[in-house]
Amino acid sequence: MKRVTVLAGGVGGARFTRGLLAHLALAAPDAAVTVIVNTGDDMWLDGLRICPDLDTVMYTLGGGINEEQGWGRPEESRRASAEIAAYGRGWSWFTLGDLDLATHIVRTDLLRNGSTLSQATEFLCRRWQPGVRLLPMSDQPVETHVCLAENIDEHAAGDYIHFEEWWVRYRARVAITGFEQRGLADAVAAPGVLAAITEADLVVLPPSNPVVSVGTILAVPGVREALRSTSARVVGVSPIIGGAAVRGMADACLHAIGVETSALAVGLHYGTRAAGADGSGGLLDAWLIDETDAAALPALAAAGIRSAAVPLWMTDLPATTAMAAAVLALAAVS
Ligand code: FO1
Repeated sequence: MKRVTVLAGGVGGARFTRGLLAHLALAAPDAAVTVIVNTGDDMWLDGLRICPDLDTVMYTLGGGINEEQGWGRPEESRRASAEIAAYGRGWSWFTLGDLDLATHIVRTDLLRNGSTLSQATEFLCRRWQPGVRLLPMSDQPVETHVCLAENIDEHAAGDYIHFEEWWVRYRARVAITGFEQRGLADAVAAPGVLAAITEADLVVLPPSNPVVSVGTILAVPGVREALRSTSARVVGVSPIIGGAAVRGMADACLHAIGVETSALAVGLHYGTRAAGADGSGGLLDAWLIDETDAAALPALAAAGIRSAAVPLWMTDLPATTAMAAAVLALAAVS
């Protein structure tokens, strides 16, 4: 198990990868991990380029994350954002802490001076040393927007708002009719992304949001084809436990694309790579679900997806380390 590649969003993907690194340190010390991160949550705010998922992974693996929140820095203050709000600018409901702002300022400085997002990310990681190669899915901007199904505040049904406004300001509780990934048509996979998939021994779809995080990465041209063609085992981890989204509001996203909120439905949504299956162009060799969803094992097997049911609550590092061990075990036998 030399090369492992993870396709991650924010909190769920970061926490899983922390357990993966802990497991590999004992089970495969010479393994190298690449994390391909969703950039669809990125935005321009206060003149700065904000990359929520890249920062969450970088901070989590680099030891700088606010553990309770799962994003941003610990021991934060909000003096600068309060001043921005005093000018009536910015998003009052989206906290840019003083320490976190430094990351956005340095990244924006690098971008304005000609760095690509990949180069800027590599620069920031020199400080944080996440222990993985951290790659944005693309160096071209891709921003997820949602189409509102109802009027809310200054927005009308049919309007598109940035995913982060729907997610943070409205907690995904406002009905939407769907998603739009702006910039996707002009986006290409960032340097190293496709090779990190085709040359891997194992590719993991961690318990990140299957629609707006993993789904956005899968939408980057060439990524699905790379997953279909890689000689690596492709193993996914269910973000749904017992019919409820573990974190965030993944159920609202799944509902918007007509997928039931269950470990089985998400596994079938990703689909099987097994040749001869319904030709769905699926991605999974194997799918890890929680013990409470063990009743789904026969249906997953019938769909050509080898599965196992283990504890998936990412309560602490031992729990995520055990999850990573279960992924590697499933990869070895599937
Ligand atoms: N999430 C929140 O719920 N409230 C916030 O005010 C907030 C600010 C924020 C600032 C920087 C950043 O990198 C992430 C931030 N997040 C916040 C988390 C963010 O919404 C999520 O990390 C992802 O975008 C969804 O997975």
